[in-house]
Amino acid sequence: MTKTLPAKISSCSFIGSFFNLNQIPQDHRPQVAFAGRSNVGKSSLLNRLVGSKKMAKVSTTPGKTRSLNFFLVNDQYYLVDLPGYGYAKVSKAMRRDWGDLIEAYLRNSENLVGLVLLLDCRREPTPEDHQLLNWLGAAGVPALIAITKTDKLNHDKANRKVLQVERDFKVPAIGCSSVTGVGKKELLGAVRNLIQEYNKDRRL
Ligand SMILES: Nc1nc2c(ncn2[C@@H]2O[C@H](COP(=O)(O)OP(=O)(O)OP(=O)(O)O)[C@@H](O)[C@H]2O)c(=O)[nH]1
Ligand SMILES: [Mg+2]
Repeated sequence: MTKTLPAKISSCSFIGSFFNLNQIPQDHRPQVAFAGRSNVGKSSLLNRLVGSKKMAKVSTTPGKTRSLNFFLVNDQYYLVDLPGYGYAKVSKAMRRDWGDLIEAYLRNSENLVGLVLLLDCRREPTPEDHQLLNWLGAAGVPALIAITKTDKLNHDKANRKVLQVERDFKVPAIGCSSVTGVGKKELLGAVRNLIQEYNKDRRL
């Protein structure tokens, strides 16, 4: 019998901020990661999803999240806030460290069941965004796209952007705003589906 996950988040706790892969939780709960360029809104969206403004650290300065941040939801699965990529204003060495950490995580995390790639509704996807999606496709890791900051566009423009991204990447996309909460329910439902599919395969 497949265990059904509740739709609502009833509890969320911050487990830790890890700079090294061998420090991350080793239990077998599934993990869904949030990735995207620096400042795209990963930490804000995560806070909106779990209903706490202060769970993940947010800043107006890009480059706020520099480690793998684990949040345990309903004692059942982890949401993982990843460092942003493509931030030009940090040293090459730092950028390499963050990139290496993200890559090591994606390559080695056995419990990663899917990834939410965030794209800013007002920007074009970068080569790194393309690269990440291609890599996930090749590795067989399911992906979703969250189009962020849709409160900055009118409704029609935001919808067009979602459709355009879905067409270009052939991946389901959801328009979101961490300011208004638009897209929260849909994204949570999609995250839940990723986990349920994974649990079904493991016959949990
Ligand atoms: N208007 C608007 N601003 C947003 C939204 N989401 C995030 N922001 C703002 O964008 C900035 C960056 O947000 P973060 O959530 O820290 O972005 P991040 O992707 O985690 O950034 P790094 O940790 O540096 O990779 C902050 O100033 C947020 O307040 C949104 O939905 N709407
Ligand atoms: Mg962040």
